[in-house]
Amino acid sequence: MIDELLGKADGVCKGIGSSQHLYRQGFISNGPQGALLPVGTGIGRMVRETENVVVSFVGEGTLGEGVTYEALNLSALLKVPQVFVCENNFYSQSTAQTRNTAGSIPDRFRAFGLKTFLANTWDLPSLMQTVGEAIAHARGNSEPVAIVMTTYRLNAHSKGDDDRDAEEVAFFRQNDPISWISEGNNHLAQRFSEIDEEVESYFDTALSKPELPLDSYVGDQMPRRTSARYTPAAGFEGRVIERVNAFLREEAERGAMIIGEDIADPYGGAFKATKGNGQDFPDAIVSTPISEAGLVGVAAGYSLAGRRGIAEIMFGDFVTYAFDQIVNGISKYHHMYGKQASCPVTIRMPMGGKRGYGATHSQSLEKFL
Ligand SMILES: Cc1ncc(C[n+]2csc(CCOP(=O)(O)OP(=O)(O)O)c2C)c(N)n1
Ligand SMILES: [Mg+2]
Repeated sequence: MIDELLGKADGVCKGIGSSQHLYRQGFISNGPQGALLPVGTGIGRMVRETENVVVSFVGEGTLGEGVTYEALNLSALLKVPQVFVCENNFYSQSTAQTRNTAGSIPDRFRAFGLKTFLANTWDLPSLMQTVGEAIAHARGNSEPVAIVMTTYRLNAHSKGDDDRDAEEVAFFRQNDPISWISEGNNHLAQRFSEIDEEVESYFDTALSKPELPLDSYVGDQMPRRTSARYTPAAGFEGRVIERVNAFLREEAERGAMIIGEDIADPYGGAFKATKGNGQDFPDAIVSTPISEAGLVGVAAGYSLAGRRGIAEIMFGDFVTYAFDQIVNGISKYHHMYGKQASCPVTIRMPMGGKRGYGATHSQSLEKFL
């Protein structure tokens, strides 16, 4: 796995998948939130014939995605031994759970008839027992169960993006089992530092390992050796994102609603397109749960009602979740309703590679639009 993280040919996915896209011996991970839940249900249909169960991990922020509920329903109806582990760490990227998730988390699972267990990552004996019971129930009854697991994330979500209260983080760091172990004065602490050293020295050797020769890998694909030349527009100063930010500020001033994931201040969006604007126009900048289909639909409704709705898709790759709204709605409201309706919605999204985001965060899907 370390080789994979470093993009080396010896990695579990030859260094192609990297941190978000891992596949090995019954383990599968992917970038788009929630998308693997129904896939887990499908795998579970097969393992039903064995003693195995499927365990699907999902963050509490992903409860914003509709596909989550489709998977819960399907899994219950198909009687699949699938253990849904919902890790509630109180945050979805930069957005606190209180602003992301309405109602009760355990009740979401109970609504589909799942036996729902509660656990946390601080009371370890109880955690072990609860997980054991949950798996036994799924296996014994061939039906899905849920474990709602309270936990906390100690580090930044991604590349150093952390706006959480420092005292809060320090509190959880101090009370984290890994801190108990590493700072203790016993055989576990000793073993911990041995493992730490082992990892450090592995990194030193792994860094010089070869990457997969790309030519051998892309031989069956379209030619990749193209170059894009960027010609700045006349009179254009500064970075593109600064122009986008200024444009969105003007639109907010004019009464537009700008809606998207993690776009409120202080974070201001994954690529900072709204940074600073939320403070001045708090009602205009609406941070949402992870719900691309939903948030694009909301922007469309706002536009149909006569105001300007601007939706931001955090990574252009996830516009696929909103395609129904775009293809079967937004693109044809005008003509479908005999030119009586107009839906001047703007959907903005960054697309493209070169930032090291991997297979599900670096595509150029413009042609579908
Ligand atoms: C469909 C989709 N939309 C947006 C993202 C970008 N994104 C990656 S992680 C994340 C927050 C996830 O929060 P949560 O589900 O609570 O999981 P946690 O990281 O807290 O465990 C977001 C919005 C994504 N990967 N997939
Ligand atoms: Mg979370």
